[in-house]
Amino acid sequence: MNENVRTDRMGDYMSDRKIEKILVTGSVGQIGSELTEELRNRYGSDNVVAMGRRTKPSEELLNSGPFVWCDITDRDKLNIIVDEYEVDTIFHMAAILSAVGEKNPQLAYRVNMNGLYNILEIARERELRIFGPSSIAAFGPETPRDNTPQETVLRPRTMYGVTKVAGELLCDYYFNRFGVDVRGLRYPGIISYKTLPGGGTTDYAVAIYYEAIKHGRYTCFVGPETMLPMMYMPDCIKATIDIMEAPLENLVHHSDFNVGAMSFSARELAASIKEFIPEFECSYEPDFRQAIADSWPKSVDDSAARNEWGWVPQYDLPAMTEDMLYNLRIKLAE
Ligand code: NAD
Ligand code: AKB
Repeated sequence: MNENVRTDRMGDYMSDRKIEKILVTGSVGQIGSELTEELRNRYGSDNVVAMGRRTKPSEELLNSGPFVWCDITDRDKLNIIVDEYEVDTIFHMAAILSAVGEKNPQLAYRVNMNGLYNILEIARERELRIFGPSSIAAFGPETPRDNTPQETVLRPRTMYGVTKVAGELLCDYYFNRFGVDVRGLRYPGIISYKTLPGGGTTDYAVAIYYEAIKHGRYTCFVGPETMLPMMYMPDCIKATIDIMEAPLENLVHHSDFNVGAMSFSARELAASIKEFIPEFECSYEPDFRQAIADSWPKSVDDSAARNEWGWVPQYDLPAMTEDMLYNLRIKLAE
């Protein structure tokens, strides 16, 4: 075992168990929908159970493998699903995001904290492997905003951020105390064209592409100089699967990896779209989400992810914009 692996755990590590039967919670969401598709390609359609709550899944998601309905706060039903499908690995994507969470902090607490606790307890009892995502929302206004370090101040001001910090700590506790192999990334804002985002602060960076194609203009809810770390969905899916496939003995960190890909201001994002749609105009009317964005990093130091499991992103802003516009034009013409 690598001498850097933490040795303060009381249980034995569930070392390098193979991923064979997967449950994806939040599979109808922005990331979960594309993650399920890729996991089904890699591990076999019948081996990846997609879980939704209320939102109607796409025909593709519904017909490409098993699909179950369950509320993440219902541990009894989760137990039944995990046992019925003999699940050994859970990608836990069900959550309430920052903007919806600030409108309803009680809901964010219930879903994000109780949901994660249920997943970790089920993993402890059945020796499952877990992916539990964190976010740049774990940081707060006192955190250094440029090249935000891996180890730094974690004092978020949103309920969403509070649940992400608590979630990271809880995941590390289950690793150290019970040997549960739980891994996670602090995702930046994720940009994609297949499934709309579910109510976060970074949603403007997706909406702008739709509106540029549909109407040639967009009113952005953060100001032009707002700069945040972002990532294109193919890199997000790659990072998620790579961290889960990394040898356990290579990992010093577990649930809290910074992962970067690109950083740009809202003005730079609009300018990159203008390269392809010259008539596109963007105006700015900041709302409550501005304060949330202002409390998050501009860029992150992801050297731990690069060193421990070989993280290298593929997409920068121009490459992402070209691909987004190409695919969205096809989608919106259908
Ligand atoms: P999303 O909002 O698109 O999807 C979340 C899914 O969770 C939804 O389909 C929703 O129906 C489901 N859900 C909500 N409450 C539930 C409940 N009580 N029981 C079961 N399911 C429930 O979110 P996403 O963008 O796909 O995010 C997935 C994970 O990645 C989350 O943990 C999120 O915090 C994290 N993350 C996302 C981003 C991003 O930009 N998308 C960035 C950082 C972190
Ligand atoms: C949000 O804006 O809430 C998410 C995130 C960065 O966690 N996209």
